[in-house]
Amino acid sequence: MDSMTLLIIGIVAVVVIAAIIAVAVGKSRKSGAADGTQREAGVSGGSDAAVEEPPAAKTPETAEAEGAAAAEGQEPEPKESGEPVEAEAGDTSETEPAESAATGPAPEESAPVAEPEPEPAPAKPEPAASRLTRLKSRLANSANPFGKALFAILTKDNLSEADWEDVEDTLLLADVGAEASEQLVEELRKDARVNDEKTPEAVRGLLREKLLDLVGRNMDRSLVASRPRPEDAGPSVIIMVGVNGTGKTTTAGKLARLFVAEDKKVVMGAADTFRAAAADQLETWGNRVGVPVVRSDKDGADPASVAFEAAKTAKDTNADVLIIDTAGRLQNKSNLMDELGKIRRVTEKTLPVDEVLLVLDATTGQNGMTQAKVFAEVIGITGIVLTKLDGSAKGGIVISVQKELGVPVKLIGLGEGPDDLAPFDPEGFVDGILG
Ligand SMILES: Nc1nc2c(ncn2[C@@H]2O[C@H](COP(=O)(O)OP(=O)(O)O)[C@@H](O)[C@H]2O)c(=O)[nH]1
Ligand SMILES: [Mg+2]
Repeated sequence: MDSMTLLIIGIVAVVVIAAIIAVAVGKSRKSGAADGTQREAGVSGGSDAAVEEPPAAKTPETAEAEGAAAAEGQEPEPKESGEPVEAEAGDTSETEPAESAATGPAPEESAPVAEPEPEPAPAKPEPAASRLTRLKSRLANSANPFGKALFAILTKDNLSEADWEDVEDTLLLADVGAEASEQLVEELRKDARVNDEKTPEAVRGLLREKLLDLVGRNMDRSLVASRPRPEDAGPSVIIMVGVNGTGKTTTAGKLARLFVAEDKKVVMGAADTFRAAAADQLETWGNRVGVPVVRSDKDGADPASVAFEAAKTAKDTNADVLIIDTAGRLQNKSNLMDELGKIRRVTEKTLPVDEVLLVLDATTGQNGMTQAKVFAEVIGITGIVLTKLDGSAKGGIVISVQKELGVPVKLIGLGEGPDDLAPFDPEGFVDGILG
């Protein structure tokens, strides 16, 4: 009996040991396995290595799954463009601050979405002429205007090679563009006023002259709507285009005020139907200056139908100017072309479009320029509005953008206030950046 008991105890002991070994082996296999479950991750969470491994092991599977989804997604995406565009549009341009960050300075761009626009609106718009005076001082006060920086280098005694490199760097940093910078440096190096006959006045005069040459003295920068028109010509149509956040809506509002200051009758069309806030923003501008705004109450309405209605209203009410605000969705070139092309065609059923203004944020530099080119290719542009020049050290973009796009800068934005938009004047601009 005793030996039986011992035998039973022995068997139980063997079974228990075997069970322990089995459990231990099972565990070690699981922790080595590729796809750890959440529980396992939790269990092994104490060890950093264990925490890191599961995601790494998951990657191939996830990648495959994503690859498959992406492959399938290829077709649905373009087809759905009508609706999903909105979700995706956010990526490149529309509403979200995250995207704005990709296109330009995030704080400036995200702010507008939340709060439609600047508060104090003088009852009477300021006339264009006195705006230019303010322009000069704002430019001179902006972050180190490059004209001033050039002047500081060129007035030094005995310019060294390093000084000339500084001259070129200053021009490049200001976004004057490589070609124009090189040309300017070459001309300056040869000039007696920098070399033999140097006085601050002579250097200043030389710089002023050279910069004016680059900016262009004799381009026609007038807006078609401000030129003399035959009595029966009907409203002059302006379409505002550009990437989200550059200042299209704000500029449309400011421009309406500029025309009102010229005693013109203005109508605006809110063809940025991507989100209701955009139409609200334009409407607020319109209310302040007594300009009617044609809009849709429906979110995501067809922008072209708003443009069509706006053109009819402008014609029926005998307006002098119609300003159409658009969305800046840059999700892809053909969608953009479809949308802007349609807005233009539909408007032209009622009125010829004689101005397309590309709004460009001066603080975005080369990135902004690349996007500007896409717009210029998609819809012919007749002029450029450079906004945010008040806070930019990149005033040289005036020179490079005209060169790249072949159209003049017609207006510049100098701040967020309702009258902070002025006709571009080369002399005022150059004097401003010379400080
Ligand atoms: N500092 C400054 N801010 C500007 C200027 N023009 C527009 N903004 C601001 O830029 C932001 C985006 O403007 P918005 O008109 O909504 O851009 P949109 O998306 O192109 O219509 C707003 O906060 C504007 O107040 C400007 O010339 N200077
Ligand atoms: Mg807008």
